[in-house]
Amino acid sequence: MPSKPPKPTQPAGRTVVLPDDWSATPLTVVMPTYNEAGNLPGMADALMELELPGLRLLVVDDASPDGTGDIAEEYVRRFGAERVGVLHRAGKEGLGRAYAAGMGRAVADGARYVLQMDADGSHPVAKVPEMLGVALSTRAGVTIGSRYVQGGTLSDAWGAHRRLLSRWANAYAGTILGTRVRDITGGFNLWREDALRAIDLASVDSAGYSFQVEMKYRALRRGYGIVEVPIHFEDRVVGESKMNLMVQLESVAMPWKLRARAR
Ligand SMILES: Nc1nc2c(ncn2[C@@H]2O[C@H](COP(=O)(O)OP(=O)(O)O)[C@@H](O)[C@H]2O)c(=O)[nH]1
Ligand SMILES: [Mg+2]
Repeated sequence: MPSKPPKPTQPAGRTVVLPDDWSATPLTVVMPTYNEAGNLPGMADALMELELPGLRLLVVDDASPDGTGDIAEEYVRRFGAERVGVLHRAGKEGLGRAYAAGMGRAVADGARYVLQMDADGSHPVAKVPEMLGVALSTRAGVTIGSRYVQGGTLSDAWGAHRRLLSRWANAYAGTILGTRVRDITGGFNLWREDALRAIDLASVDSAGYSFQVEMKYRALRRGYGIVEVPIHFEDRVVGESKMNLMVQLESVAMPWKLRARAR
């Protein structure tokens, strides 16, 4: 079967310009990777080009067989350890475990804000300064790059079935947990450092994608404010989704688990 030609990453777009003391905020972008060799360079280049001198990229690679970890090391050499770091992990343990490790490291290394971002081109790099600006001006504990607030959009490649499933997954978790967060399943989230400390990453239960829901729920329970900034969510550029049945089952069970534990 002929493979689809790779699509360009999200257009660079216009970025907001922050005042100097804001753009220098120590911000670490934590990016989990598993077989993202075709996507990581585009993402890393675009992040390094942002006018955010305080931005650091931390790649969390689970020993990807396609050499993603080596590519990340090239970026460390090119931009210096101040701006790019790599956390090499022994094997594939899931998105949630990779994030918990990377976000913990980022806070320990002095980040004031930590941004979760997929490596596959789905999340718009151009929105990073705006999200940081919103976080700093509102003092929100969590600033979500949201598909489901006014102005948020989904890739044209998403058919009716996928749109409905994503909407449904959001409504499912939100209803069980009694939250009004519009994009509780989303993975493009900016965290204030003290919110992460309060959450206690080491005790997070989720191994897979339910990490996104569990983290936001924990933040709400601890009284942190959440704001949502609209984004355009694009389909992955190249490579394959790592979603599988195990992580889907975990995502179905997790809201019930969290609710039971909160009682
Ligand atoms: N380190 C690590 N990264 C992962 C793992 N599973 C997924 N990822 C990364 O997490 C991000 C989101 O995964 P993706 O497959 O795009 O999820 P989808 O968009 O929901 O299908 C991508 O950057 C993946 O490479 C994992 O087990 N370990
Ligand atoms: Mg993806």
